[in-house]
Amino acid sequence: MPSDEGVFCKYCLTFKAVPFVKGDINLNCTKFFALVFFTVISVFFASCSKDGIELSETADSTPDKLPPVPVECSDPNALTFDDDDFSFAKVINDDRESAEGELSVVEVQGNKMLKFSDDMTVPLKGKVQKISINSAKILGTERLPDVRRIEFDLYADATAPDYVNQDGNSMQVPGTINFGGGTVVALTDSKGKGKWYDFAEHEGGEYDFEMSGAVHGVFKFLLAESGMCWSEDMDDANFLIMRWGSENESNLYIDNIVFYDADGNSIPVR
Ligand SMILES: [Ca+2]
Repeated sequence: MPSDEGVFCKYCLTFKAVPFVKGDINLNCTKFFALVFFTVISVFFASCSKDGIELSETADSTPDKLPPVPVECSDPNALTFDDDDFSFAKVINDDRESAEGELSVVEVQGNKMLKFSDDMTVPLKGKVQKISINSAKILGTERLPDVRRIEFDLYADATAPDYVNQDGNSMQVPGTINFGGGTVVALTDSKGKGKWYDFAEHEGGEYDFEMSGAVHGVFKFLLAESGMCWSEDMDDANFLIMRWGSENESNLYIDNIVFYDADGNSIPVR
């Protein structure tokens, strides 16, 4: 019924002074609120959908884990293998467990490094890869007594999919990387032979990629004061880098060898 009086609308809770039928006013308000309701719902779902896309995009755009990048050493006295020279390095086979193989300089992601290609003829269990580095050839004998620390980067790769991870999956990854080393020093024993000095051991690993990132080695002459270091009259001042406990068939790589003196300064190579 038409009304020229105001009508209170129970939907919008306002007093309508328009001369419409009560029901029309309520109907109009109902439509209005229905429109508002659907608009809100649409915006809500559009927002959810957008968020969903964004989440999806975020998930898709999350970069996959990338293979480790070899370390570029900025020290001007670092031995970086850029000149392909590895005449100062050799493989040591002094017992049945010593790994057999060959040395060469290879490029890994554009970075040259020394590679020990293990020929895999020695059984994995108990095998030790040994590389000897002749420091006298690198530094000259006159700088040998100055050496108090040797640093380098070591890498390993895998040549077989024989590493079994914690989920039981076979992976072509090197797994655990254990290494250490030692050297004969100037101090001699009662027979006049140079004593053996062990450097600290290091551990790293790679469980996602075929080749590891750098595992940094630091070999220190902690007993230099007592003569447990090199002297000028040593022309065979070699130090040994050894890797053991390999969990998969694997090669070894060495790069960025730097010698430091007692003040922490790097020593120039010849
Ligand atoms: Ca290099």
